[in-house]
Amino acid sequence: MDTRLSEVSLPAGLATDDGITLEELALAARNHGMPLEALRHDLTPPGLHYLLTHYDIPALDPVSWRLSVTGLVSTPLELTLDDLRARPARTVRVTMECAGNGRAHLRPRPISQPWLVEAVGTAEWTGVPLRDVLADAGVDDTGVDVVFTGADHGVERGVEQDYQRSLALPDALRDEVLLAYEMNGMPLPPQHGFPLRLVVPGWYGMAHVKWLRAVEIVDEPFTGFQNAVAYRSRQTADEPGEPITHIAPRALLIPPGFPDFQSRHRIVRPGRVELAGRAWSGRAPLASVEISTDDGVTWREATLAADDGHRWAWRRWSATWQAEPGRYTLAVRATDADGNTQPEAEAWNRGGFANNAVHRVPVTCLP
Ligand SMILES: Nc1nc2c(c(=O)[nH]1)N[C@H]1C(S)=C(S)[C@@H](COP(=O)(O)O)O[C@H]1N2
Ligand SMILES: [Mo]
Repeated sequence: MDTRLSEVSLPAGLATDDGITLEELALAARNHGMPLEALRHDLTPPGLHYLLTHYDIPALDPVSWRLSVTGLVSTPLELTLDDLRARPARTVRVTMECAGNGRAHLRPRPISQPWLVEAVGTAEWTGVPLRDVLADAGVDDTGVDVVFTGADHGVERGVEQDYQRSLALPDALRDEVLLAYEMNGMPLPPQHGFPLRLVVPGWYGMAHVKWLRAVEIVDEPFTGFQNAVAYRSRQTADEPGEPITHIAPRALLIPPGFPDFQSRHRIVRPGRVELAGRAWSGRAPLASVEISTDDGVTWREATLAADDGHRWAWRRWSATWQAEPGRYTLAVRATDADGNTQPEAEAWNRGGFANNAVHRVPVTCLP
C-alpha cells in the first residue's frame, strides 16, 4: 500500500471546543442524515434516506387504521388502506430535504437538529393523488386550507400537539401531491410514515406529513404550531416571519477519494479525479451546476446529466479534476431556471432554515 500519507499533514482528530450539547447529540443520533457517498444512487436505498421525526415513531395497525377526510366537504370520507390501494395509483420520484439542512453551519448556531448538509434523500413514492380523493369528497367553495394531521403526538416549546401542517387549497390540488403508501415499491417503512404519508414534491420536508390520519378542509388560514410558529424565517423572536415553503437550489459533491475516520477529511492521489454529485431545486427546474477547486475563487461549469423528466428529483452532475499535490477546498453550487442560486456565505435566521450556502469539501492530494 503506497499511501505517502507520512509526507502530508492532515487535520488533527476531533475538535473538542464546538460546544454541541447532549440534547443536540440525542436528536442527531435519532434523526440521521444520508451518508454523502449515497449521492451515487439515483434512488436512495431507504435505510440511507435521511430521517426526521419530531416526536416518537407511532406503531400503527394497518387493519384498524383509517384516513378521515372531513371539514368543508359534501361527503366526508373514512378510507381504509385497501380503499386507497384500490384507486388509480401514481408514482413520483421526489428529492426530499429537511428545511433545517445546513443549520449546524450557522453562527450563532440555532439549537435544533444539527444538520450539516446531509438531510436529503430521493425516493419513488407511490400513492393516490390527493386531488382525486378531494374530488370524491367534494370540497366546498368556502374551503381555504387543507389541514393534515399525523398520528404522532408530543410537545414543542411548551405546546402539546399532534404533528399537523396545512397547505393552501391551490397547493394541495396540484397533480403531483400524493397520499403515498409505498416508498421505492415497498410499503412505507415505519420511520417514513407507515401506513400513509403526504408527499408534496418541491417543498421542504416538514410539509410531507407522516403517519397521516386526518385531512380536514377549513375556511381560514390554519394557525397550528408547525405553520404559524415553527417553520418561519425570522431574524427576531417577535416578528411573524415568512413561511418556509419550496426547496432552495443546492448541489452536493460525492466526497472524493477516501476519508480520515475521525475528521472525515478527504484524501486523493495525484492525477485525474472524477468529481460527481447531485443537484436540485424545488423552486424552478435546474439550470446549471458550477465547480470550484480553489474555494470559490474561480468557477467552471460542470456537466449536468440530461433531463430525464423527473422534475421533482435531483440530477447528476460531473466534472474532472487534474489533482496535483497540495491542500484544496472543493466547492459546488447550483442555479435554477429562475436564477435562484447558492450564496457563498450562510444567511442566518433564528430557526436555521433553508441555509443553502455552497457545499465545500476540503481535500488533501498526496505527493
Ligand atoms: N407526522 C409527522 N410528519 C413529519 C414529521 C414529523 O415529525 N411527524 N417530520 C417532518 C419533517 S421536519 C421532515 S424533514 C420530514 C422527514 O421525512 P423522512 O423522515 O421520511 O425523511 O417529515 C416531515 N413529516
Ligand atoms: Mo425537517
